[in-house]
Amino acid sequence: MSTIERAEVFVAGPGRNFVTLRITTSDGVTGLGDATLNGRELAVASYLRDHVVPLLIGRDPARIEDMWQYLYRGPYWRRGPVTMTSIAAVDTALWDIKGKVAGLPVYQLLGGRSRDGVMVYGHASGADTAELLDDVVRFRELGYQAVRAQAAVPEVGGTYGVRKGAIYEPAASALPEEQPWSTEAYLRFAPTYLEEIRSKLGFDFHLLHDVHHRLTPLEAARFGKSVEDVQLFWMEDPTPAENQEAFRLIRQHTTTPIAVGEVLTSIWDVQHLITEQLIDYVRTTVVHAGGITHLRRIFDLAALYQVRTGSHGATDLSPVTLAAAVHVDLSVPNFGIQEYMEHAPETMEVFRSGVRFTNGALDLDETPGLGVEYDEKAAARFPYEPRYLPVARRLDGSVHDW
Ligand code: GCO
Ligand code: MG
Repeated sequence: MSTIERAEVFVAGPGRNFVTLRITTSDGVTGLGDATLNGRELAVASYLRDHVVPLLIGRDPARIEDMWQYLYRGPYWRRGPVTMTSIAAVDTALWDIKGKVAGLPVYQLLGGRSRDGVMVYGHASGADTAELLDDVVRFRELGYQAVRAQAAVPEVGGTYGVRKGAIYEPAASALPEEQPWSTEAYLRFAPTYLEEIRSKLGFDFHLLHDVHHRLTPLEAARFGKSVEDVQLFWMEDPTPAENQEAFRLIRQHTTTPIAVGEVLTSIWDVQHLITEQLIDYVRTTVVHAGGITHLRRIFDLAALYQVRTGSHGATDLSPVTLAAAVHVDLSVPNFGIQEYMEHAPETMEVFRSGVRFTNGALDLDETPGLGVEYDEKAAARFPYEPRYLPVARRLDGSVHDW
C-alpha cells in the first residue's frame, strides 16, 4: 500500500503571499493544496505544520473521505477559517494524488463534464464612471460574458474593489491601511454608474456588483430595489452574513439576486441560507470551505433548492484553488459562474497551471490530477512579507465592515 511519506508547507510571496501544501507518497506521487488565508497566512501554516502534518505520515492517501472526517471530527474544535483552510489543503492535495494515480483529470473522478467550459466574470473598476465604463468595454473586448463593476465613491476616495495598478490587490500594506467610508455617498453614487453601464453598453452581458458587506439589511433592500432595472446577475454580500435572518428582510423587498459565502467555511454556515432560499448563489470555495470533498457537499445541498454556485476566485486564492475550482465547476450540475482575476506574472512563475481562458470561459488541459505544479526554487526568490487587507472607518472615525 502506498502511504503518505512527506508533507511540506511552503510560505512564499510571488506577487502576493500564498501558503501551499505538498504531499508526497511512498510511490513518489505528489499532490498540491492551497492553504492561503489572506492576512492570516502564518496561522494556517502553523496549524498544518504543528498539528496536521505529523498526523498524516504513514496514512493511506487514497482514503480522502476518511481523512476529511478524521481532520474535521478528530481535533474536537470544528469549523472556522483556519481549521477549514487547513483541511482544504490536505483534501485538495489528496484529490490531486488520486487523479495522478488514476491517470485522469480530477473532474473525471467527480463524474465528468456537465459543461464544455466554465463561465467567469472579470473585475472592471474605475476611479470614476467614465473610467469604469472604459474598463467594462475592455473586459467585453477580451471576451468576457460577465463583468463585475465597481467605481470609487467620490466623497470618500478609493473604495474596495477598485484597481490601482495593473492588478487588483487590496492586501497591499505591511499594516492594515485605514480607508474612509460613507454609506450615504455610496448609496447615492453606485446605482448611477450601474445604470450608466446599461444605458451606454446594453444588456447583452451579465453585470455583477459586490457590496462587500457594507450595508444594513434595510439599506441593502433599498439598494437592490433601486437597481432592479439594471438586471444585475447578482449583488454580492449586501450585508454581513452572521445574522442570516437579514437576508429574509432583503428578499421581501427586492428581486435582485443575492450571492453570499466567500467568508463562510462549512455546510453548517450556509445551511439556512440555502434551505430557506435566502440566496441565489453560494460563493463558498475549495480553499476556505474544506476542500473539494466538502464543497461538493455544499453544492449538492444547494442544488436541491435551485441555488447555483458562484465560487470566490480573487487573486488571494492561489492557482491551485483556481484549478480545483474549475474541476468542480465543470462537473457540478448547478454551476452558476466562477470569479476570475488573472494572477500576477510572478505568481505564474511559481505555479504552472493547465487552466486556460477562452471566450469568457475557463477550461483545463487533460493533465491527470489538478494540473498544477509548484516550483519551489522559483518560490524561494519571493520571500513572505506581512500584508494586510485594509480596515474601513466611517467619516466619524468608527470602524465599519471592510
Ligand atoms: C471578491 C472579494 C475579494 C476579497 C478578498 C479578501 O469578491 O473577490 O470580495 O476582493 O475582498 O478576496 O481576501
Ligand atoms: Mg466579494
